[in-house]
Amino acid sequence: MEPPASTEPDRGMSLPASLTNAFARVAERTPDAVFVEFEGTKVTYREMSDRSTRGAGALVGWGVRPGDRVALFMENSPRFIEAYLAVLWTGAVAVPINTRYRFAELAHVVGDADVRLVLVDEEGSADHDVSMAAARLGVPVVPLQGEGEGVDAWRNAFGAHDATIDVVPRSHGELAVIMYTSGTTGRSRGAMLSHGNFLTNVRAVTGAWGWTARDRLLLTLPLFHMHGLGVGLHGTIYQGSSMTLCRAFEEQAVFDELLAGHTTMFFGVPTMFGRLLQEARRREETPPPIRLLVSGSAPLGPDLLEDVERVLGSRILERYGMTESVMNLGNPLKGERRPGSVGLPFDGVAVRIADSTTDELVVRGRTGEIQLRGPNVFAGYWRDDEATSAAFARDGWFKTGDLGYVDEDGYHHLVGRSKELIISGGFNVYPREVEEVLERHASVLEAAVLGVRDADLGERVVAVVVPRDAGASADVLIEHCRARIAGFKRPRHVHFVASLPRNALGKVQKHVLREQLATERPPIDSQDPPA
Ligand code: MLC
Ligand code: AMP
Repeated sequence: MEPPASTEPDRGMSLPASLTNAFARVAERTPDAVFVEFEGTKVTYREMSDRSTRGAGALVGWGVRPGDRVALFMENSPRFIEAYLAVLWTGAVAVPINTRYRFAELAHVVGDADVRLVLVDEEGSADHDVSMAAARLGVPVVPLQGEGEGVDAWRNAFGAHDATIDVVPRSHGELAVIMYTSGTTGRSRGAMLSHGNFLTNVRAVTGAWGWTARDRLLLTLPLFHMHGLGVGLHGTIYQGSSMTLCRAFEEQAVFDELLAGHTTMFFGVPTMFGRLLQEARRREETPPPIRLLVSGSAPLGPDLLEDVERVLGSRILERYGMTESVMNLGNPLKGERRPGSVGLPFDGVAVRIADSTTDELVVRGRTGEIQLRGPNVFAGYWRDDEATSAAFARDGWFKTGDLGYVDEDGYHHLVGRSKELIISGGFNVYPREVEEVLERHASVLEAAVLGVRDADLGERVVAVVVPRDAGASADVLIEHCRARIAGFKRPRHVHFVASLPRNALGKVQKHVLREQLATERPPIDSQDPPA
């Protein structure tokens, strides 16, 4: 069988030189179209253009120059988008930061990206961790939220400055965003993404999904990560469509919005679909079928796909992406959406399956590392040549660290990861980072952190700890983590053992721990240290 085409023909739109050009093109063409609806307020393309260019004027007044990095520590709201576009108008590079990050994580990102400013919203300005992290590095924190209209708040924040600026042109090769993503060493690294990475990919993705200006996206994903930003926001801008933006995902509110019948597209992580399904069952109501449901960022169980189709009347399109390469593969809009498969490469993305050590191609049908090449693939990690060279094979292909195979019809299947990564509710957690935090606690001799299956989150973070003394307690260790790292990284359970299983080389055998935890009577104690 021939694989169905993964994309529709390009509808003849020329590719703009930059994300801001893409936005300007739409704002000029349909200035009065609604761009974002948020908590009952509508913002048109013209209004967003006006506010963001004024914001850019303020940024220039604050000393931001082309190429500078500007951090955004903000929850979803039109203000985020305004700030993001403002940064891009000045020719600077946006550094979106997960608002769940705590002091050490924030200090690392702000310092590593060497940002000129940290822009925050109302919640961010009350967040001590971000203000302390920035203060330690001597970086100003600028609150963009206040009373009244956005323009006023921006202007007030910068005293008398009210001028719009001459937009700084950018081209495909220039950086638009540095997005931090966790690394195996326990420290996050900045993936450098250019205007061209985003634009070539968003053209392919929106083409493949039949996305037009008539679409209305319901977006509850955080804008500070790739799924929300690189697909949700950029796709809306690229097609000149509109979105209903939510501060966060909340299943009752999302369900109400779907019932209202305006939404044509909803993008989420599998946890969101699982919760929506429960909500639908609880209410015994069915919203009208939605043109396009997309799931990604974590594996979608075939049962969830089938259940959602049965209950919500729309079959999810599963796709596979990554911070370093935006969107890689997806099931087709019109052909078969195969359960358990992430589908076919998006236009322009070349995919090969190779041995993760030698980078040699493996026989078709066999499992190997998914490796990528194409205009979507990032330029490398910011100021980290070592991590960059480790991420690419010698012949230039990007090593995703995901393991998969291609079936006889050309559909790709992800079966695991060569990188030690836990994906919990669509957020990534690298075990080493959590282990290091645990091992800094006086009562911990050593710790092993792993992901175990979880019906809601897909995987849940669990720690196995060798205590130094009898004073260790699970609650204390969980609190210790909560204070130091983002809440989604903290272990849900702590198990205590006398020693960790190791192989002949001294490496902790996590698969043994996983098996022990999965058995009904694990040889490891649950929440309390051994007497
Ligand atoms: C929240 N909590 C989590 C969690 N999210 N715990 C584990 N895993 C998670 N994902 C914890 C909080 O720390 C807190 O606990 C408690 O849950 C309640 O917090 P909340 O803010 O009310 O959570 P909730 O609204 O339930 O969040 C669940 C969620 C969220 C699924 C809506 O996790 C989410 O938005 N996930 C999407 C992430 C995403 O966008 N990923 C894309 C990455 S880009 P406590 O006890 O600590 O207070 C990418 C590339 C690609 O991967 O392919 O797309
Ligand atoms: P991030 O580093 O946050 O961008 O997460 C990227 C990782 O999410 C990928 O390397 C995959 O491991 C995982 N991922 C994304 N989409 C899917 C999917 N549809 N199925 C399984 N894993 C996915």
